[in-house]
Amino acid sequence: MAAFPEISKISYEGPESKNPLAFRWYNEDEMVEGKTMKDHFRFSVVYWHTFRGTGADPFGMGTMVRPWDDGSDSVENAIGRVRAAFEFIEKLGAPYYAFHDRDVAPEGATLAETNRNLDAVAQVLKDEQERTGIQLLWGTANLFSNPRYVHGASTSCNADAFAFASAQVKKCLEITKELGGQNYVFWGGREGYQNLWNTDMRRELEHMARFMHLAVDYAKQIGFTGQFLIEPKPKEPTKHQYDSDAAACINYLRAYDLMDHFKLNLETNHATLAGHTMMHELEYAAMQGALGSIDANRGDLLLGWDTDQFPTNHYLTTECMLTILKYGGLAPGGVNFDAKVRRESFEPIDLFYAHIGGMDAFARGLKIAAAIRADGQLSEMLEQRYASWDTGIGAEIESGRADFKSLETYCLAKGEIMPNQSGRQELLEHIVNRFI
Ligand code: XLS
Ligand code: NI
Ligand code: NI
Repeated sequence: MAAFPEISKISYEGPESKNPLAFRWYNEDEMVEGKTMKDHFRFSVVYWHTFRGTGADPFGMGTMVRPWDDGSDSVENAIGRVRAAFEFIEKLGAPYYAFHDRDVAPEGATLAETNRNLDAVAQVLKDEQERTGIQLLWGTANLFSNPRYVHGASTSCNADAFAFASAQVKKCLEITKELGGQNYVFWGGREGYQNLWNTDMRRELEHMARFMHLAVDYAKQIGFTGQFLIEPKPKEPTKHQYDSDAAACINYLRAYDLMDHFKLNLETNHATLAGHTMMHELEYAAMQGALGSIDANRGDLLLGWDTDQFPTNHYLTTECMLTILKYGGLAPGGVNFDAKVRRESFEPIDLFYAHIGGMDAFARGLKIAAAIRADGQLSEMLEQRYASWDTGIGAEIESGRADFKSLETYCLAKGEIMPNQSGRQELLEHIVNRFI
């Protein structure tokens, strides 16, 4: 039985269309800067919000109407959900999906039973992938929901929790490999602290690094060649998460000799929680060669939580796409909608509206970014701003030919210097608006 019987394949109808079940901007075969839109974005649907989200919040129970889901924890129900998920992703036309191990299959009474459940569901995921051509963007292990991880997983004070998390990631890596996953994500879950009085930070961080090295070693052993990613987030559920932002993650990776094996999966709402813009996080990671993938969503500045809303703001998507184009794209990463419909949007059809809106917002952002790049005025002004570094004393400093003595000699001869140009912020903002 179809889960979305009234919906047929979503198609591109162009900007004039008023059909809410059609794309107005996302046209998968359209070429932009020599690449199809499909290849630019590599859009991905998340299993956890879209197929496991109930709409529960701290004040009330779930609200989502999901006729294909009987609400039970059985393997049969999990398999039915896989069919509904692939029907949805196929009708939407997204080429990828992403999951946590526990989203797709229920935990059993023992680790062995849990692993058997996962194997059973993974077989159906594989069949559906083959039937539809939809691929796995990334897999990850849920190391935060079960009470065994109350103090964290690899950073737990309890060594058994580390051991259990290792067994879980081992299995999840095997499944991700089996399903051809192109990346594997570590999001910190409960890796952080609620207070420092009971926390040995040095030990916890060393344990987390040990854990990541073990994952890298095991991937090598089994021949998993996907890209490892860390997803920064500053808080929630702990008050301080160790992977707090792109800069903290990159420092961590360098300090523990992991930089060769990891890139970052950057999420918009996590950037906001860290007090940064998404563009800042993208630029910081990319300039260090660590831009891996993005979790596309947005937060609500008035709420201040990880509200994981779908992205709709064209300024945001333009900023993302400008940076992504500048650094040559995301592959093997993608644009993964780590976003959920609001509790009040409880009908199945809202899942379509949400994703179509997000894909269109990114498609529009791509076209705007490409137009800004083709026009060239912004990049020309940026280049101009740094022109003093291209010749003369600037070039000497950049090339390492200058030292403090030669610079003093230069200044003694030159006399007082002047601020050489305006920052032009208002003009630049105004130029961007010409395209949006
Ligand atoms: C939670 C994270 C999570 C990761 C995957 O805030 O965004 O959903 O993307 O574990
Ligand atoms: Ni995320
Ligand atoms: Ni999040």
